[in-house]
Amino acid sequence: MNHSDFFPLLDEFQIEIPSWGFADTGTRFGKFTQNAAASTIEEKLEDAGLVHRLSGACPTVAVHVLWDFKAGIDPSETARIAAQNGVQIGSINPNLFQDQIYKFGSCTSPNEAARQEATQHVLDCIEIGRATGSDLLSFWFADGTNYPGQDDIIARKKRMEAALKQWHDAMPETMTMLVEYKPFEPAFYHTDIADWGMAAYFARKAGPRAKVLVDTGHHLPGANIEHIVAFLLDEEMLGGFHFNDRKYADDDLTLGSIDPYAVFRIFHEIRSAADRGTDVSKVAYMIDQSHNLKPKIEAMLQTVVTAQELYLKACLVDREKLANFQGKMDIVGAEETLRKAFYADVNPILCAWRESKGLPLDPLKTLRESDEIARREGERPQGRAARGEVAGGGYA
Ligand code: PSV
Ligand code: MN
Repeated sequence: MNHSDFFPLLDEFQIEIPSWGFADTGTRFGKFTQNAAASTIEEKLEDAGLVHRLSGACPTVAVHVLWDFKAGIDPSETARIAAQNGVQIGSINPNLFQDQIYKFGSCTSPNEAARQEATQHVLDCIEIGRATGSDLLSFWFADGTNYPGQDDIIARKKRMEAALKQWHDAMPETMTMLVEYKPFEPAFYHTDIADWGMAAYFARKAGPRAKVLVDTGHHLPGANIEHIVAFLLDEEMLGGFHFNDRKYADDDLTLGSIDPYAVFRIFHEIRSAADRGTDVSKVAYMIDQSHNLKPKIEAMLQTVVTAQELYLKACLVDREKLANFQGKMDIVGAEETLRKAFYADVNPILCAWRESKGLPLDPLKTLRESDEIARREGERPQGRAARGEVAGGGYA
């Protein structure tokens, strides 16, 4: 095959980047700030625009409503600023976990006022989606309990079902609801949507435009994520991904930094499903990482390039040969077919694609040689000071 045969696959492989990945974040033990970190939606969109300009792969930006939309700001203005930076607003992420009223949950809370607040917030998010031209409403719930007996698990299940159905029906026809799951944290005894089976169940109950979102960091150790992905694809229930890597729990590390073969195997299942005739065009590839220590724009670009490399490797798998080996029950032949693609050097294909698009051949090198970061390090602390925010200590 020629390099250019892979160009349409790379064109289709667009990855959404999260606004929160450009901002200062920390752990519960502390937050280390960076001078170049973005602290307004304008700065986040500027950074996302830069990553898209350098990679050619990130035309949309996920937003987190309470972190990105201040009261009184017209969301269409935010969409306009995104466009100025060459990107669009992507998935809308309601925030149903931060306010005090959500102490015992949002839509599953026994407190009716919390449930009402959650519904109002989601309806506002749907309006933000309309105003920004977004067609993805992406839910993650911190809802759960910390102790046995704290609340009635089935009563909570029924509340979740009712809420998702109501919200699904409030969405415009063009909007898709994504339902994310997570086994624990912040809830430490039970989480109301703890795994992919529960997410698929709730999504099916909600309606035809609800699908499952697989966050690669949201599994207990040893989970076979590609199996989950293959299963959901075959059931037409896979809505999208939040990509990140992990060593222990939801560590939010750079994709592929710990286990690139696992990411390759996920992409391989997607390409296998596509070859089998499953429509994979609507699967939303999104990054969900917060870079505590790494410089944020560099980390995001590193992630996007890694995702492209691993995706391309999965595209290289000779699936006819693989099927042959599988039919003959030749385990070693089959496994070697995967390994051959995984260890292939895809850089020449990626470079040819970048050249055809007028993109930098080595996006990370281009970024590091530019003055983009230094300029932000100089300007952003002044902006924060002018807004009366605590100036970041930073590494600069
Ligand atoms: C929660 O751990 C999560 O994965 C959800 O997707 C949130 O929206 C995101 O991280 C940011 O906190
Ligand atoms: Mn996530």
